[in-house]
Amino acid sequence: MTDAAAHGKAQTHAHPRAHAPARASDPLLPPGLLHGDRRAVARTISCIEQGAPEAAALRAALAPHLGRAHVVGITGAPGAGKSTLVHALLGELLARGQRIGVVAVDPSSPLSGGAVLGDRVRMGEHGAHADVFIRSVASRGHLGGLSPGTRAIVDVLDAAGFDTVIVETVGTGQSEVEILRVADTRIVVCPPGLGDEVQASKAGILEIADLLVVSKADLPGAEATVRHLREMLQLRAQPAAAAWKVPVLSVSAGTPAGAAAQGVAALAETTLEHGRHGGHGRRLHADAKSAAAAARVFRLAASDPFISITGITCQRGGPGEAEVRLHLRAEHLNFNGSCHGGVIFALADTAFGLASNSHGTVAAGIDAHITYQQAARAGDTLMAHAREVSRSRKLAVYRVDVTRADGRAISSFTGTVYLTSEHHP
Ligand SMILES: Nc1nc2c(ncn2[C@@H]2O[C@H](COP(=O)(O)OP(=O)(O)O)[C@@H](O)[C@H]2O)c(=O)[nH]1
Ligand SMILES: [Mg+2]
Repeated sequence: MTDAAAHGKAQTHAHPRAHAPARASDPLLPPGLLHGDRRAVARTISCIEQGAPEAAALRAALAPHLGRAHVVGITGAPGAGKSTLVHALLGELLARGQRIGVVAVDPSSPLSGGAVLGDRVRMGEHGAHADVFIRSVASRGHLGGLSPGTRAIVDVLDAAGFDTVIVETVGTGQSEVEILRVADTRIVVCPPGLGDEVQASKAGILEIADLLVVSKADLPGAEATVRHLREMLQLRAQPAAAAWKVPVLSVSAGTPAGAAAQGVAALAETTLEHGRHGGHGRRLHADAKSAAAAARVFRLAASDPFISITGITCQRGGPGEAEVRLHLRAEHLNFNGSCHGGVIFALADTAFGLASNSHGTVAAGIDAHITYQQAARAGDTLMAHAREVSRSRKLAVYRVDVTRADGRAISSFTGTVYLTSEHHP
């Protein structure tokens, strides 16, 4: 870290940005980027998003300038109140003199643009503030709620010297664990109301929350939701020595009817406190861990005799995640001319096995269920994507979606493993 960067970090909490710290320039990056020049930032992001030829070089050049910003992930179901909360947080952080970058990941088609505009409007007057930079990205159907480019955009904003970078992402369930790799502090937003049980257990959302926020605290049922989440947290197996106790905060970010906001300052304080506690750049460690898991998945796939005889190929791996693919040929068909269910099972089970063994210890399958939605035929390419739904000390649950290359659902699979303490060689 340069002196300038270290200086900048100290400023975040003491004298927030009397002057943006003068940071060294880097000949590999566009001029002005490290100083937060808006046009340089916008151009760099576009270049990376569009996969321009120089994108990979740019991403690599960003690496030495990362880890200064405090990256805050805000996740929750659509309509949970995330954008409204981001707007309220912007007000609090601006009042502390911070420069803030916002990345809003929207699941809608990049063509519709409607929801993206809606987010800008909802973030209201702060969106136009000179110290705020908002970028909306479409998630392009990527189920994790985070598009592959999200991390790169966060990196650009981090390198550009924003004090806080907020990532708003729709919680679509299963692979929310991805937010680990993007954010230092993860806030999960739960609105009050029915289905708390479902919400809380879904996708191990409690496992990934550093802060739980019950939004719309002005609505009936908010207190019950707070109580419920606290109970859930108590039931959860937490390492006894866990230094950070996940707080449950209730926040009303201002009602459509114009009632005053409540709990926003406390949320901002707790968020900053977690940033000091966990350390900025925590996401970068998670990223290194993730690269190690990816390498492990590929190594395991390469050493699996069954995978090599079936023609299954490994496409992707990560912590608790794996994707495999198979091109269907005549020998995969049954007497009716469609793909044999056993082949689909084998493909899903392969992804399940790789994902569950991605953490470095041996996981043994103890249960699996499969449903078939649609027949597949010779010539189709099937992909199986396994993601960790939940993991405790001894058991982990995975969901595998089998789809055709065009995205059509073929089958879904759920499997449970017993986690041994034995390490992979
Ligand atoms: N009553 C109440 N409504 C809220 C509050 N925060 C957000 N909303 C409303 O909830 C709806 C969804 O909010 P939005 O921020 O767009 O949710 P997002 O989809 O999670 O980003 C909007 O109609 C908001 O006006 C709140 O604190 N109280
Ligand atoms: Mg939103």
